[in-house]
Amino acid sequence: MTRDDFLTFSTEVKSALDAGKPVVALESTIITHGMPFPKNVETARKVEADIRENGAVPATIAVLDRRLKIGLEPAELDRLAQAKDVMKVSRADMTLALATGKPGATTVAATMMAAHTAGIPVFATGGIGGVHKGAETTFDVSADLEELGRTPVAVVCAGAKALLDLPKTLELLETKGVPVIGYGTDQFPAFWSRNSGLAAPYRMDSPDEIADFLKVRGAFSDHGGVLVANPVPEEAEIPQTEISGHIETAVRQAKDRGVSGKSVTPFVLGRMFELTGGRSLETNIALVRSNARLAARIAVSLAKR
Ligand code: PSU
Ligand code: MN
Repeated sequence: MTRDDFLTFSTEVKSALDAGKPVVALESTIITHGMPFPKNVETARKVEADIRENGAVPATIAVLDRRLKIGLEPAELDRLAQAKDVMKVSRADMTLALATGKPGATTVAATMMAAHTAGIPVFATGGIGGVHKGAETTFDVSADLEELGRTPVAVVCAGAKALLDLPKTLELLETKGVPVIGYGTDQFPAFWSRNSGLAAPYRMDSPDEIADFLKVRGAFSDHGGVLVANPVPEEAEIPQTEISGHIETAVRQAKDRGVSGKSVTPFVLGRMFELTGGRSLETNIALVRSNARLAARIAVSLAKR
């Protein structure tokens, strides 16, 4: 068996890659574990359309029918969004999903692996995983950070999810050698909020500037990933002062109920939806779409270089 026995490209993605056209990878955990049905599938379709409108081809990634799918056909996307018992697939889970045939939604880490295997250098998501609050006792650090340290893919996000310990997350990104670029900002964005109060290590102001940077990075395949942090559009943001109380409540409830491991992030996102009366979801949708548009523009610029 070789890797090729497990890879299936959608028709659209296959022809784009063959023709050297710009492609943007998308994860699927946000669809199955990050948003409720039917908003999840509506958003996934809008995000794909945003990428096409900006000149690139979307490749949503998931594990279905013992295959690592690079690009989902519309019917497959519908199926995944409604499926029960979908595995949350990170680096450690990819083999089990492929071996058993269980449907699997890929996290940032697993989507980076898949994008790299497929030859897609740019990927858009909502917010990456990172160092959880209390990690000094729980050791709960997302595999996303490890992956960013090793896999040469540029991840466009709205920062790390604000339920995390953001100072520790930035420290670990530096340790793992990941360049973190604030897009049009001097601050590291905080997912639902534009500002975290923490400095972004670098600042860049155009897709061309980022593509130039990625071109240089791409000459060294063992230098690992790059993080592009794009603040949520102003009209959709929930300022830190408004959201911090809700985050504290949601994180405390997770702890009180003994929620741990892979379930923490989905649980807290669900609680945030309730606590903000649905507003956190609208913000999440706006930021993913904004990241998809930026990722497409970066991919278009990179394809010209
Ligand atoms: N961005 C969102 N919603 C999400 C995620 C990202 O807007 O649900 C997912 C990503 O797949 C990310 C995962 O990799 O949350 C992080 O999970 P954990 O903290 O368990 O590593
Ligand atoms: Mn974790």
